[in-house]
Order: sequence, then C-alpha cells, then structure tokens
Amino acid sequence: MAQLYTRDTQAIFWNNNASAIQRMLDYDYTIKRTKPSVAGIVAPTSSSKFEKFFYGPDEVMIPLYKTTAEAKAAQPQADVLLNFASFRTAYDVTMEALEIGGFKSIMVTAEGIPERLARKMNATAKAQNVIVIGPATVGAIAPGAFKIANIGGTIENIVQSKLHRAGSCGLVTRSGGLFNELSNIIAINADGIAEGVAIGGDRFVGSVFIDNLLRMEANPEVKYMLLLGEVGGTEEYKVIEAVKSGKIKKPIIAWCIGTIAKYYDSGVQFGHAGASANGDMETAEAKNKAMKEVGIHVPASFNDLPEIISAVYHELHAEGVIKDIAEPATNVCPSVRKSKEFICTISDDRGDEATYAGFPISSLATPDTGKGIGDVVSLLWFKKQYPKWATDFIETVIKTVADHGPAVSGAHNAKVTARAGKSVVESLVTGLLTIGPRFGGAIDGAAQYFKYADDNKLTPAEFLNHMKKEGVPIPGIGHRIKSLKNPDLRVEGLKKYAAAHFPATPLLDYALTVEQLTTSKKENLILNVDGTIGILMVDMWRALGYSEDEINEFISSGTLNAFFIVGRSIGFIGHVLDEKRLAMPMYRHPMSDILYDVQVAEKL
Ligand code: Q5B
Repeated sequence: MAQLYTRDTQAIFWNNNASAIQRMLDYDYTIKRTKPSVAGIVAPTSSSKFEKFFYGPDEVMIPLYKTTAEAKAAQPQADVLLNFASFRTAYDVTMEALEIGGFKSIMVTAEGIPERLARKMNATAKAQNVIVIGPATVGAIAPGAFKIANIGGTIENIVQSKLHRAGSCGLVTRSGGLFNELSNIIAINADGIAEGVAIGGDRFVGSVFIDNLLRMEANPEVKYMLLLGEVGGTEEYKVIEAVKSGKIKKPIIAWCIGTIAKYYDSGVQFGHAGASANGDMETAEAKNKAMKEVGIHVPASFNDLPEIISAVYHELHAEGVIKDIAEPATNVCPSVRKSKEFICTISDDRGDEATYAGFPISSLATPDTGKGIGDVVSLLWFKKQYPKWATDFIETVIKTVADHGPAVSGAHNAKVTARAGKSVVESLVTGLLTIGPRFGGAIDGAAQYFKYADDNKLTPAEFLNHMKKEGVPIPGIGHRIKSLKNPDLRVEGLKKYAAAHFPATPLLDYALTVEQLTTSKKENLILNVDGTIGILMVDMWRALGYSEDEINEFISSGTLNAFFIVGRSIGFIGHVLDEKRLAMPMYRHPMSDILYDVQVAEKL
C-alpha cells in the first residue's frame, strides 16, 4: 500500500467524539470531498441511530452503531478504524477490529495502554498487514484526501499550513504538536506535505519510522522525507540501515529532538513515555550523528531545519523532480451555522416539483405512468421502489379494508360525531381513534406474535399455551360475525392473491395451522382480516429481502396498523359524508338499550 489514504477513504470512528468528527467533516467540505470521511460511528451506549454534523453550511447524518461488528457490516467500504476509546478499552477495541477484519489501518489515540498489551496489539496487527498508527497519537493526514480527527489543528491553521492539498514532503514525527509545527515550517519553506504521520509518543507504537518511510519511498507523490525523531529508542537506526542498503533512495531530512538531555546529570524523561535514553545509542546526539554519517540531511540544530528544508526542496524543484502545484479551489466553512430542528428523509419540496423519495410527483401521479397508490406508499413509507406484485398487494389491502359497514366501532363513532354537527376531519378522527388491538389495529400484534411463534418453532399448541400465559387473545384470530360457516371473503381474496403472486408464504402457512387448532375450539376463531394482512406483510418483506431486524422495527413502530388506518379512512369519510348528505339529526342512544344499575354512593 503506497498511499495511506485517498479521497475515497472512509473511516469508522469508535466513540462519538463530536468535535473531532466535526473537524474531519469541515476538512472534507474544505477540500470538496464528495463523501464524508466518516462513514459511521460506534457509540455503544447511545440509543440514537445517527448524529447530525455540519457539512459546510448544510448538515449530514452519520449513522451510529452499537458495535464495531455492526458498523463494519453496514459500512464494509470503510477500511480505517479511528479508535478513540479510552486507554482502558482501546486494546480490546483494536483486537476486536482485527478479528472482524477488513481494516487496512487502525489509529489508536489513547495514551497509557499497558506496554505488554500494546506490544501484543501491534504484533497482531503487523501479522495481519494492518497499519496501526499510535497509540498516543493525533493521527495522520493525506492532504487533499483524508485527515484524521484533530491533526493539523483548526481549519484555518490547516489551510495556512497547506494541508488542504498535497505537496511533496513525506513527514513522520512522534509528536502531534511538532507535527503541526513542522507542517507549517514546510509550508513556508517548501510546497507542503504529500503524506504525514505522527506515529505516537508511547514506547511501543504500531507503525514505526521505517514502516512509514518505506511506504513513502514507494509513494510517487512523495519526493523527499522529513523525519522528526526524539531521544529514546533505536528506531532511527533502522532508517539508517535502509539508507545504507539502498532501500530508501529519496532524500531524507532528519532531526532528533532532546539534545539538551546531556546537560542533565542523570537520565531525563521528556513528555512522551518513549522519550528517555536507556544508553548512549539512544541519545538524540548519537542518533543525529549516525544519521548524518549516511548522508541524511541533519541540521546543526532544530532552528536550522527550515533552511535545510528550503535547500532540499529548491534543489529537487530545480532538477524538475518537484513540479509547481496549481492551487486548488476550496470551500470555506461558514463561521456561523445553525443546526436544523427537523429532518426529512422521504420527500423534498425545494425544487420546481416536489419529489417522493426522489421521484417527482408527476412521475407517479399522471395516468400514463402506470403507478398506483402502492407505489406511493412504498416510496413514502419505505423509501424503496417495490416490485409490482408488492405494490399491487399494498393496494389490494387498502381496497380490502376500506369499509366493513356502519356497525363496526370506528364507523359508528364517526357517524355519531358527524350527527353531533362536527366536521369531516373531527368525525374521521373519532372513528380512527377506535382502531386498536380489538378493532382493526391487531395487524401489528398479529405480525409480532405469529412471527415470534414461527421464529421460535412453536407448535400451534405451544403457541396457544404461550398466549394463554401472556393473558392476551391471539391478535389476528377471531371475529364477531365471521366464522368457518360464514367465511370472511376478504381473507379468502388476500390468500388467493398471495398464492398467485408471492414467491412464498411461510408465515401464512404456519398461521393456517394455528387457525386449524383455534377453529377446532370455536368456529369464529378464524384467521381474521387483520391477522391475514399482518402475516402476509411479513411474508412480503421477507421476500423483498428485508432483514429480520428491519421487519421487527416495522412492526414495533406500528407500520402495519397504518395500512388499516389509510384504507378505513376512506370508509369513515364515506360514512361521515353519508350522514351529512342525509342531514341526520343529533343522535341520542335509546335509554331502553342501557342497563341502569346505579347505587346511592356510600358515605366515607
Ligand atoms: N377468544 C375479535 O371476539 C374479537 C380469541 C380467543 C384466543 C383469540 C376477539 C379478539 C383478537 C383481536 C383481533 C381484529 C374481539 C378483528 C377487525 C376488523 C373488522 C371488524 C368487523 C372490520 C372477537 C369468546 C371466546 C373466549 C375467548 C376466545 C376470542 N378471541 N381465544 N385467541 N384471538 N381477537 N381483532 O367473538 O372460552 O368462551 O372464555 O379479541 O384480531 O376488527 O367487521 O367487525 O373490518 O371492521 O367477541 O373485521 O376474537 O369473543 O372476546 O367474547 O371471546 O373466544 O377467550 O373464550 P368475540 P370474546 P371462552 S377484525
């Protein structure tokens, strides 16, 4: 892998660190990336499904997942894991990600992971060819393509340090703070960096100097490299060996910080866990000297670095190795942004013509389109284009439940309300409010319980016992007037449709075995219209390829009863208009039809 990241690279961000993620998205917007660099966030304790972030002046929704496995399954293209877990969790998160697989690189930000675990983590990653950046790092950047979290600092600093587009230098440091400092120095004295990695300050980090420099050697965008090492450790000697053996041919500028250590009486520990010399070889002075001896450009002091950078850059430029860079146009993030209160993912009325899930209304509404109400429902309720057999089924359901006479609870309520002089909408709503577990609204319950029984391979008798224990009548079973002797022809019609058009009806087949048992006890305990609709909708969704989780979510959010609500609204409105047309007077229920059993209230 010559290039660490490209403009298509996407990451899974472990931990909902909103400010760091926002910085990544601000960067994406600035460099005009077409898709956000964060594809998903692992937020184990969040109950939300997404988090909103600004994308320039607009907002985007980044999905949240409970686990890394779930995030990776949903976003398989995201091959970078940004592990922002605490030092207590970071090891487990990395090891789990390595087990899941599919990550090319993992960045670990936590500082203080026990060294024994860090070594095991790094060795496991190396064995799988996965690049680990960190622990204890701010990350890495491929300017103009992908930037990890806070590296480079604010967006203003990034643009000023020319980190918004690729330059020619490959930069590797231990320190994150000095990474930013050097980016700025390189921007001032040369043309910026092509790729940069802060490998992290812990003693045992995943990718070390040589890993990164060898990759940069192979990356044609990198024309020369800058290594900022520090006192402690011997990693710089591997670079010296690579230069000696000819594995690295591109010019390297290098400096090890910590030369001041010699002025202390005893060994001194600098800020990083690894910044302490355990022998002469590990001193900054010894490493600087050894690097200089093999032809690496080593300045006399840190203060002289800019001069050397300028010299190397200009020499390569004069030789034609480095070409002038045309400065790309960038976006500018607005300084004042307001988060939006509402989100809409189904329709859009901002253009000339409003759309349903991306389809202009005219493409569905005009007669020659061949589209019906089933297509509209599939777009606005499910944001999918269902095949004809499914949209026709939805329409069949709506037509089937449109009315069942004036005597049913909802129609009766709507009629009484209309006769009290109320409007169409008020009368309609009183009718709709009767839809529930006993009347018309048993569809979700039927889908839920029959699916549960079938998923758990319960025999019809076991299912009946289970429901008895729950203390609820089986939703979708039983009818006031329909029975084996007086079959519900609506149910027969739906079953016939399914037999002719559904690829398979396993849940209906199971429900019919349950019906055999219930009707053997009482002949009105048939699979009723609610039950048939709920069960066939599950069969339809399974055939359409929905996952069980998605189907369970449809059921728990009340989607199935909504088919009855839409259909029966047609009938209720008919009854209300009927009352108005007939100019019916206010209704009073006959007293003869009421059993009065009123006792004188007890005095307490
Ligand atoms: N038993 C629907 O009951 C009804 C049982 C049961 C096990 C059952 C009842 C029920 C579940 C809810 C349901 C949708 C209340 C119905 C619809 C739309 C409609 C309406 C229309 C339209 C009817 C007598 C005996 C008792 C009960 C036992 C009853 N149901 N056992 N599972 N599901 N169903 N609702 O006839 O031994 O005597 O004590 O709640 O699916 O709403 O046209 O009218 O289009 O508008 O009044 O089609 O079945 O009987 O409640 O007096 O019970 O049967 O345990 O046993 P009934 P109940 P026992 S479709």
